[in-house]
Amino acid sequence: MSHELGTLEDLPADYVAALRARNLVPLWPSLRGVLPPKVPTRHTQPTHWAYADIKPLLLKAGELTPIEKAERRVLVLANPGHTLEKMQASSAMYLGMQLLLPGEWAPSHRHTPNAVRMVVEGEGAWTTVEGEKCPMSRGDLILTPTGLWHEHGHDGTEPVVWLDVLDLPLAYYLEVSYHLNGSRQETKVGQGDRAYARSGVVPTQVFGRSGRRYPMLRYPWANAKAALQSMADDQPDLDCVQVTYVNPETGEDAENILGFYALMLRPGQTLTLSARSPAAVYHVIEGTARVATESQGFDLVPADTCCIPGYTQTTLKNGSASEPAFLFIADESPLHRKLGVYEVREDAQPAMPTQL
Ligand code: 1HN
Repeated sequence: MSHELGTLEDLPADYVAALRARNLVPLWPSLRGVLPPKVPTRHTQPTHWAYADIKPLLLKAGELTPIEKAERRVLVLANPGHTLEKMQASSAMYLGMQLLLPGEWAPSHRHTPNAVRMVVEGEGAWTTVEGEKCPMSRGDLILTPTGLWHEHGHDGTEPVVWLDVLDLPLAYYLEVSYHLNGSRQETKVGQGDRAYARSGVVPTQVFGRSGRRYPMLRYPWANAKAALQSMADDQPDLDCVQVTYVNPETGEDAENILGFYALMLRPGQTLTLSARSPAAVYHVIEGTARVATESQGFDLVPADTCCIPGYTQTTLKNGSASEPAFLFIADESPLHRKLGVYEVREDAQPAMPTQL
């Protein structure tokens, strides 16, 4: 049973003023706002950022602002539903397109938010994470998890652009967001993506576990794509041809807060994803795709990005009859699972999670 609740206007003005003067607020006029029936209030709006719009403005930033004046030369993909000033794509996700020009160096630092880079275009750049130099090529995913030193450099000849995905809005909201600056890192021998290069075998830890929380920092696109193509060949009836980026030592999500996935849509395929509690970001690596909710749809071409709020059924369609489409997906699933609020609504009905 849901009653109409009293409003602020129902109360005498001097009473409200007396409350406010003492930092007190009546709950009931705002109760339905913070705890609405069945479907949460979401500020996140379905939003599409076209790379054709971003690229010229990002290259212009390269002319206007030297790297020394930016540290990280980034245009933030801001969701208007949160206001642009908040620099959020969703409640927990931050997205930015970063430009590094040949010869530039983005100095070493570390911070509490977790980050990943999805390389969009250009060759010759690298990110060094805790001394491990990670080459950056189109579609590669590079982790810079919480607290790890990272810097970017560029030995190539063309501009390099990548998509940054961070849990910065969450860290900022929790009042735990800060950074430390460092000096240029010594590069160490050994690369996680070589040590964990074959499925089913991991380096034997002679004296117990490696002790490295993040043994793999670079996930080459060639490997993820090959896995998707093999899955699609192997299981012709499989609808959701998707891989999750995991920590190869634990099999758990690659990072703590946000989840990362690569999805293949077969030529002509339409895939409907049930409404789920986390917001999701879709970024096209190869091919084209239409990402649609009940009320809106976006046509994505390579390097385009869009964000869909949580609790929203989403249909992905590959309009090409001949070419597969490959998407990079980021979402808030690991966070929701840890908080116990993760939910899938198969038939659009609330499926309130319980902690029995
Ligand atoms: C950061 O450290 C990077 O290291 C990029 O490339 C974007 C946005 C907010 C906070 C830290 C980077 C960032 C960031």
